[in-house]
Parts: sequence; C-alpha cells; structure tokens
Amino acid sequence: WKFVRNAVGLFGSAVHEGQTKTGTELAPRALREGGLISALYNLGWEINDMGDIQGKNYRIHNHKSQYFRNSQQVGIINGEINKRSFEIAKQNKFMLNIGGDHGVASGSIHGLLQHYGDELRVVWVDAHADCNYELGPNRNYHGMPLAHLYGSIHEPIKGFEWLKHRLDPKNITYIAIRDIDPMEREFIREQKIVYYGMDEIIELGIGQVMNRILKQFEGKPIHVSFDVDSIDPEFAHGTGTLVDGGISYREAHYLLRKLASSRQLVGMDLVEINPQLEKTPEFREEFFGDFQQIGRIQGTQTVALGIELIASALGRT
Ligand code: Z70
Ligand code: MN
Ligand code: MN
Ligand code: MN
Repeated sequence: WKFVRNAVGLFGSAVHEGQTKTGTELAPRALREGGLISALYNLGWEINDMGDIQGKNYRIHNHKSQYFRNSQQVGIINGEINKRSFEIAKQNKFMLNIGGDHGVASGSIHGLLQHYGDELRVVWVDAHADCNYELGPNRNYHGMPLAHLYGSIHEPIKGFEWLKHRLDPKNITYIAIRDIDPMEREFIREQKIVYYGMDEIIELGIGQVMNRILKQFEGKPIHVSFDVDSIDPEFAHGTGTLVDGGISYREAHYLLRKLASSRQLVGMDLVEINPQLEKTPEFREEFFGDFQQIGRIQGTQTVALGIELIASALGRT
C-alpha cells in the first residue's frame, strides 16, 4: 500500500438514523462552522472537501423494518459513504468521515477494505463494542456496524447490496470499551479480539497500550473509528449515550497523536457528536462553561473537542 500523507479527502455523514436521538446529523456542519477546515489547512494538508451526505435525502416512507430501525435508508446512505471512502483511498489520500451516528462506519470501513484489502487494521475507540448482531424492529444500527463487517449478520438486508467485504476480527483492536452486551462479550472472547478496556488502560497505561497496538499492527495501514463516547463525559457530554469512567482528554489526544506519528494512519471516523445535547454558542453568555474558544476553534465543548481530535489524528503536536 502507498499513501500520500499530505492530502485528505473528507466528507460529512449527516446521519442520525442509526439510533433514536436527532442531533448527530448536525455535527458535520457544526465542525465546519467551528473552523475544522482552516485547522486542517493550517496543519499543511491539501484538502478535498466532498461535502456532506444528507441522511434525510434518503428517507423511505412507511417503511417498517424487521431488521433494525431505518434499515433500507441506512443501507443506501452507507452505500454512498462506501463509494466516497473508496474513492478517497484509491487516490492514496487520508479518508476523513465526519458523522453522524456510529452506524456510518460500516460504509467508510468497507470503502477502505475495498482498497486496502486484508492489510487494513482498525482501531475502534468507543465505550461500546458495536458488534451486537441481534435483529429486531427496535434495534439501532449504531450498535451493529461491526457485526455487519464481521459477517455476523447473515440476512440480506435491502439497501446493503453493496456490502461484500469482511473485516477479520483479528484485524481490529478496541480501546475504552466498558458498556458491552453479553453476546458481544461472548463474541470478543470466542474470536480472541484484542481489546484494551478501562482496566487494561489503567494497568498498562495508555503509553504501553499504544506501544502494543503499534507493534501488533506494524507496517499496516490503520483506520481509527473514534466514537466520542469513549471519552469521559466530563470532557465530552455532547453525545447520546454517556458512559462514566472513560478515557481522559489527554489520553484521547495522546492515542491519536501516537497513531498519527506511526505514519500508518490512513483514515478516521469521528462519530456520535450531538450538538443538540449541549448548550449552543448563542447561549455562551449564560452558559459560559459549556463554550470554549480555542484559538480559532468555536463551538460547543464537544464540537470544539472534535475539531481538536481530528487535528491530533492529522499530526498536530
Ligand atoms: C447496545 C446495543 C450503542 C451507543 C452503540 C448499545 C448500542 N450494545 N450505544 N453506541 N452510543 O443496543 O446494541
Ligand atoms: Mn460506537
Ligand atoms: Mn459508543
Ligand atoms: Mn447514541
């Protein structure tokens, strides 16, 4: 694999359909308005901004799915994400997918699998394992994208006809998982998936965790799928499912900087930021504590954090 480390192809996945709360679809625009593009430009990246995929444009009316909420719509949206991700990877550029709920990651990772094949390695930073394969009309796809990529979902689901490649569970590692369903635990154990939950992070320290991951994935292209609920709610409360006891602000930045400095990082999803669940900049006078201005970055606490996380993944030191 070859990779041009000075060009990034980015797009927003303005999607909330993978779960029940609206607001995650607002994140791409909030990050742009907060100064994302100039932050990347200032880091020296050539930027190809492909704009946003609007989930709402793919609505299917009166559609009740037996598989999971909005299954056909989510499938078609992810098909578009897959195309863009593949397009970017094919040009040897860094693939940046700004979500959206975490359901958008089956499309982006599939696009990378199409280009990098079995070489691709994934670092999944999340409070959740997102590999629950239970189907049902009230299931939320954001808890299932990895089940889909692992091949645990066998049903052919309308809208997902494009999904062909599989992610071998031995090519992923989890960081910060701490809210895991029994079936997911069983799968992780059976497949011997490498994971660093909070206990392992405490015992080893984030430095040793990253050393191990970079040794495990040595010489391979790495994609990081970053769910902001991996981070402790103290630093990132603008997200749909707050899980206490997460990684800190500095651990999050450290791990992304470490991946960046490996020169193997070829892609990133940044997902589950929900600006609606935080105070907006307009209310900054009343709620000053929720608003930060860091250099030229503006937005709610979690939006500003999101811009900084992307900057760390793209080599900010
Ligand atoms: C649970 C499920 C979940 C968030 C994923 C949780 C899903 N494992 N929640 N991401 N924020 O329903 O599958
Ligand atoms: Mn997730
Ligand atoms: Mn999560
Ligand atoms: Mn959620």
